[in-house]
Amino acid sequence: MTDERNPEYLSPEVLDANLRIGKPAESAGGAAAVKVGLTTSVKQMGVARAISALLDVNQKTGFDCPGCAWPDPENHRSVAEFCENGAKAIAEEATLKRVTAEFFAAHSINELSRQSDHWLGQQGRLTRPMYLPKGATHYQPISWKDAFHKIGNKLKSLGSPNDAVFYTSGRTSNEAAFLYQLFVRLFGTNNLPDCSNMCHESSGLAMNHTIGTGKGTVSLKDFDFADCIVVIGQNPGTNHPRMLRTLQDAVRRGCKIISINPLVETGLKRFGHPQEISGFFGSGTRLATHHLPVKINGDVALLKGIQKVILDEATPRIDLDFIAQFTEGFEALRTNLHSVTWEEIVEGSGISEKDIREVADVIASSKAMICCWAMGLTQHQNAVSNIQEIINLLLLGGHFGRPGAGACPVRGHSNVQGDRTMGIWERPSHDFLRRLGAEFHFTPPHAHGYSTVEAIEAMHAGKVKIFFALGGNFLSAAPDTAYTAHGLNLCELTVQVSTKLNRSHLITGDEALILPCLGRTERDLQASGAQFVCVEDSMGVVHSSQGRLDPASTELMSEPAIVVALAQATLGTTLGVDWSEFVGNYDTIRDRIAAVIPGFENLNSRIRTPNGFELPNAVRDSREFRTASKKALFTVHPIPHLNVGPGQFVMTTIRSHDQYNTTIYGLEDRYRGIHNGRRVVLMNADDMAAQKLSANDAVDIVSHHLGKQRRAKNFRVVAYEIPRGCLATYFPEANVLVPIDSFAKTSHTPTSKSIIVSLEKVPSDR
Ligand SMILES: Nc1nc2c(c(=O)[nH]1)N[C@H]1C(S)=C(S)[C@@H](COP(=O)(O)OP(=O)(O)OC[C@H]3O[C@@H](n4cnc5c(=O)[nH]c(N)nc54)[C@H](O)[C@@H]3O)O[C@H]1N2
Ligand SMILES: Nc1nc2c(c(=O)[nH]1)N[C@H]1C(S)=C(S)[C@@H](COP(=O)(O)OP(=O)(O)OC[C@H]3O[C@@H](n4cnc5c(=O)[nH]c(N)nc54)[C@H](O)[C@@H]3O)O[C@H]1N2
Ligand SMILES: [Mo]
Repeated sequence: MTDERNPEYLSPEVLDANLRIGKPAESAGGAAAVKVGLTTSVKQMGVARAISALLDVNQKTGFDCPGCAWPDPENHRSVAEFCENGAKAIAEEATLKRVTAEFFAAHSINELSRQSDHWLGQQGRLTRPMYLPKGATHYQPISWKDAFHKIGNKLKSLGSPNDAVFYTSGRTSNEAAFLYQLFVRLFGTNNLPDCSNMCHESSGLAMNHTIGTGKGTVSLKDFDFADCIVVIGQNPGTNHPRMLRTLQDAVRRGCKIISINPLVETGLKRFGHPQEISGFFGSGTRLATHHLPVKINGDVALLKGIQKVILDEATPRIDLDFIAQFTEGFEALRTNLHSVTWEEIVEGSGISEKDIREVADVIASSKAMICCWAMGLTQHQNAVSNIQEIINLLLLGGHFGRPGAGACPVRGHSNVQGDRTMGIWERPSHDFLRRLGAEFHFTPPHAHGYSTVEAIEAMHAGKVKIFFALGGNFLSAAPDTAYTAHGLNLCELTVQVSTKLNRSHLITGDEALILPCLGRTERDLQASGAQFVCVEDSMGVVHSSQGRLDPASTELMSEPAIVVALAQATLGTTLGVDWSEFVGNYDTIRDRIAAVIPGFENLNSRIRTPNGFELPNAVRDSREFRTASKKALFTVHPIPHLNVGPGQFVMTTIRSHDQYNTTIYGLEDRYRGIHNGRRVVLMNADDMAAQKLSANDAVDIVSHHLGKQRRAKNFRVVAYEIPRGCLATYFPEANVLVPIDSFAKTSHTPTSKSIIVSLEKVPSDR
């Protein structure tokens, strides 16, 4: 498409001209991490702002790092409690560059759509509200008042509240999230899809069903007591770098670390703590004591193999007392594991029986084991089964509700867990709705709303007129980019509350609005003075976050203030909620959170204690499983078989070391040895030979699903240590290949980690 109003949205699909492939790094962290973190900070923020920001991050009175959700240590925070990628996340937000009204006047949306995601992000912070009228080629300035007026009127004109969709990304504070879901439910719908739908949704559902909680069951201090930590389907060196320190401390105590991953990720090989002399200059500490290079989506088979060993011996090495007292379904699991053959396990996992037995022996002798996982498990058709197999493994050893043991889904966005706790969910519990309704004297809608995938399908069915996003980059994060783009084009109005320019601003409904907001690092001044907000980390600790930097522009609004203005423009003073009270002092929001959400009692006083507070967790605190039967459930799952034809591969999509989801910081994936480019496909050398491909060959990647093909053009082949039959490439470039109708059973998470593809060599004359 080339006409001005329908931009070529699928980003430039051009070969990287200066791609350079080196060797993967042997050690993570160290001097290189410090250098990159500091250079990026100074380049984006200047020296003074960089120092001010970096000294304030993750301190007891500072702001929460907008990077990952890994918790802060309680008693031994260092002066610089951040990592290389945290520094990049801060630099991205606190940059001195600005996107102004003149910028939008100078560039049409069509022109902008031809730029890369990296370029878009590098233009700087959004500074004022912008409006794209129907048929216009350029965004133009609009006042806040007029912007809210337009949105409010449009929402009021809808035939049904269900014709609007309200998306959330996981950086939103608890205060903003609570008000937002309240507004949406007062408006009359549960259409609250969020990034979690594409992320840990499978974990939440899997755990809720089996152990009666959707959250992890460990605290950070448990890592001091574990004797075995399994890291499966997660790349902490890049995505949760502060976790490496925790792992390093554990290894030094003699704890075993088992990595299960198709790739040998550098962050799990060795780690040099930048604040230790030996870590800064030396080769670092060895982390993973064992590594199993499982095939993509071979985890169910592998986990079954491990459980089979533990159960198979003459004397099963399991916690019989725990199983008898706290669980049900054990006999069915045992029968199933006895009937599964080693041929099926080895074939399904790609790991030999000997290697599985060796790791199973370590696990069987563990007195306190923690299993950590992330997207490597949650984005497959059988994702819920993957996680329930981990739960089975933990249950066999009684690894719940005892120090040093438990389940640890490592969350992504820094407040994605808190947003769920605040009620951002398209399938809210009846109990939550009852409490919300009682506090605000209304009857919230009970029918489930749309998840991310359902929202996109509903757009195509003409059922969505307004799409509103509180943060994130829906177009690029969602599956099936072309299909999602078309869905957004079918909306009448799309609204993005954002800090930075991204592709979701360019692929719009008939009319579009950009509402620029304050970020975490910035001072939030309201009538009663400077405000702070609160967030919940991956392990259920709630703490405050307060930015101190000068805002990027005087015209930015805070997220809570934006939600209040949206509610006022749409609901007025009807429905009994006085929205105006919430903006001047966020304590008034926290009082309402305390009244509605269990565990948040006396929030305003407890949030002011230096480390915040830990939310209660029935499994961790008292071995209480809140399932229907009050027991933890063993579950039985078949070994999945993907339909991979001849010449086809299973492809996973991963993050480079230089990106935050759809935000591309740069073109360096240092740990994997990939420099100056992103359009690469990692492939086993034997598969390359079989396909008659050489390193650096240009290929198109074609995905195959239910007879339909999707194509992503111009990738370079890179020989890499990855199991045969498997490929890896970067997200979001590959999202055009993820079929909208391929998602995990029950959680609806797109299968971004197992896409069936073939490679087609690009003719030299194209
Ligand atoms: N710097 C930085 N930090 C981030 C993010 C970021 O983009 N940049 N994103 C944030 C977000 S929202 C999230 S959800 C997390 C994501 O954190 P991760 O889940 O660590 O991110 P991915 O790159 O998707 O990595 C998935 C890992 O699983 C492996 N894997 C892929 N397929 C399989 C499989 O079938 N089985 C197994 N066992 N492993 C597999 C991959 O090789 C990779 O090591 O990080 C958060 N933190
Ligand atoms: N193929 C594939 N697709 C995936 C994944 C994958 O592994 N593979 N991972 C999935 C996962 S785990 C996730 S979580 C989603 C991520 O989906 P999203 O959360 O929607 O995407 P992000 O890239 O994190 O959003 C970046 C944008 O957020 C805005 N932003 C940043 N900070 C703030 C803030 O403080 N306030 C506001 N209002 N806006 C802000 C900026 O404008 C920035 O452009 O992507 C999913 N998509
Ligand atoms: Mo995520």
